[in-house]
Amino acid sequence: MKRGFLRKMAMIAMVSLLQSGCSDSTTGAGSRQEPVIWRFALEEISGSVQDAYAQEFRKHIHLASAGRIRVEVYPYGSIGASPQLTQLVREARVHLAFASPGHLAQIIPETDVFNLHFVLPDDDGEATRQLASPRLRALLEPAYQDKGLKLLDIINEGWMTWTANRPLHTPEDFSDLRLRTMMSPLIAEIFLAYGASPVPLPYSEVYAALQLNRIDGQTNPVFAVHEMKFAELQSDITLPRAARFITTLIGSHAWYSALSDEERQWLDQARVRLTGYIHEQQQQINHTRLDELKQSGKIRITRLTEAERERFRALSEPLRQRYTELTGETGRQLLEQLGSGQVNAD
Ligand code: 6CS
Repeated sequence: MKRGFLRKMAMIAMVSLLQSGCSDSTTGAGSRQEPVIWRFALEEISGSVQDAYAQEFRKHIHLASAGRIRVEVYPYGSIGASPQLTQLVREARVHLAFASPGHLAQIIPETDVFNLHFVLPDDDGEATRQLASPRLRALLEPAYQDKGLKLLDIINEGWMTWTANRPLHTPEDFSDLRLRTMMSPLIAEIFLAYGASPVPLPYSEVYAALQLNRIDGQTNPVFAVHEMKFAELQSDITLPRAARFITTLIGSHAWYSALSDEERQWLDQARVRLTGYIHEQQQQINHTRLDELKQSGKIRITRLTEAERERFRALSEPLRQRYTELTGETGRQLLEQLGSGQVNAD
């Protein structure tokens, strides 16, 4: 209770600091003596894949700017949940943040393409390569700009898993399963098609919802199941290889427009350099944590066979049509690009 109160007070202090705009930076790094601050907010806690990205990004920008730019990283819980982070970036109170399509699709439906199942290739390296395509970013760019955001990167954080108190081999296994999903209604529709009863909730509420028996299961990558302690409350983790957890790195459009050419170049260089880095990191983090879960002996691990995956693939396919109904021509192009592999042409 006391801890919750203190956390709330810290959060209020943080938000008022952001609102005051003090130590803000929207001007070029070269024009000042004191370090310029870039605030970077995460949707995940320290030690996560997003944190690994942000720490490397921080080092890169520090080096590139010869120490003139200091990137301050705010892990999940220090500022707010995903929709609040996106809003703070839109208002340029925070300069950079991760915005996962699982939540962001509520305001940018085009990003739901990353929430669809069985769209990206099974090969992880190939999926990462497709996500790094400039043409893919260019297709999404206008939708982000309309919301006052600059799309800076698209990142693969690894395969989503399904956790519950039973293995989930078939759609029948989903029957009566109250499954927590992220907030995009399309994700809920996918799990409805699988036979589950989806319960969209913010990330911060998942552990308590499992504990209080408000939900029976949830879906997230291995690293999150481990670090958010969901594994403590579930007997089974199913590895369906149906979808990956994809996130996007966003900047405030106003902030980005005020950067110098040199600063924008540093951002581009950071993205190029981080593509390979974060791919290896996510694979390693997910692998190590799966091993740790295995060693704990407390959770059963089930990998779906190709035949089992096939049933889910068939059920998920009509949702592509639903996606294009929601997003029109841009959505159709995005889906075609990812589905057909044309993005590889870059
Ligand atoms: O499930 C969620 O809501 C969250 N999962 C991860 C792995 N990152 C951030 C996101 O908000």
